[in-house]
Amino acid sequence: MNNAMNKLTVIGVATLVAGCVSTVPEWNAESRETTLKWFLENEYGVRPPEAERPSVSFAAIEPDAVMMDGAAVRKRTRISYAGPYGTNSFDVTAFIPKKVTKPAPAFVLICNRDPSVNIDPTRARKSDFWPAEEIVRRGYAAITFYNGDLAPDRAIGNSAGVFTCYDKPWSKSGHRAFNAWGTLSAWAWGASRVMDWIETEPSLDAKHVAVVGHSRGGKTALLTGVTDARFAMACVNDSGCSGAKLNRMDLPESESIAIITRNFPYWFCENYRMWVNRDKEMPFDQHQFLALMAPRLVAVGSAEDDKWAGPKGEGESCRLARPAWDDPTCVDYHVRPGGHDLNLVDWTAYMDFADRKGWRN
Ligand code: GTR
Repeated sequence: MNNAMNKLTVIGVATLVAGCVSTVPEWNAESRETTLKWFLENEYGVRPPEAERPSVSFAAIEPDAVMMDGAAVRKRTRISYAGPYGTNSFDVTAFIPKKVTKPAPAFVLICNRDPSVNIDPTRARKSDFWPAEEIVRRGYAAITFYNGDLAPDRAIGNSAGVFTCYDKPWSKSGHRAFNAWGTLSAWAWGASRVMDWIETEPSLDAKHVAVVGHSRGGKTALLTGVTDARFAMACVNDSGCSGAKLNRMDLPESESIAIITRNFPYWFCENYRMWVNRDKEMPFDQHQFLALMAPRLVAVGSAEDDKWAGPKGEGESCRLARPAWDDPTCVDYHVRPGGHDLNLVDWTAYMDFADRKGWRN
């Protein structure tokens, strides 16, 4: 086969033993590093080095406004970034509770749905997908951005947005590398830039920030948490295949690597396609990716009727990952009735978890 395959085989052999265990042991630094490298090389892709050291700047889009009947201050910020091949920007909206006297802990939603309906900064339109009023009422800052502003969620995704700043233009390079980053990685990169901004904002507590995402956004939230240790928690909602769901578990009604890479090849690196119809041969499974969150907090949410995402495979993944933590309560799992969605029940589970972990003390 090609070079990428040869390389993969070598990495695969080196990690086979770790990959065959049914639960995740405590990581040492080396095994964590090897595991992370495997997932990036084979699934989500590797970012160019320049993207890992981005040059970013922040500017207020408009003056801060008191909103939500006086309960919150709204800040709207433009995050601009520059890479070797261009510059670009995206916008972030934050509602910061006024009644909190110290820096506020925060939930950052990676919004993968229509922003005008789901994350309206004016609050004329409200949605349970981002219940900003409720998040603020509970004492947390509600922060969000639209994933499509980083890279469009369609086939041309890998040649637009953030990619145009950090990837050599295709016309010059000929082809993307087999391990080049996909759009999930680009969206996760955006969440990390939001964290860059949070770290500059005195009214926010950067040490207590959760990244939240649903479905493709759930896969992205997990990737964000794993690759950016500044996030103290990842909330991974209905994330399914290439998120929390185990690939090796027999769940015929759920999405497979063959289907996801056929429908959404641009979410991943090209190497991922080498695992089509070989889901069970992979040396690692997604619980080991989940375990890369240790020792930080991770909350996984499933919906009973969401067979495509494989709720059983998401729950089992949590169980298998838990041994990576000294304290098993650091992995939270809930499954609620109903279908594929991020709603108030899920948000309540995530905020209750943060409460139990003392985030508002
Ligand atoms: C589906 C896809 C899933 C999931 C979902 C979503 O079409 O097969 O992996 O990500 O979209 O994002 O809603």
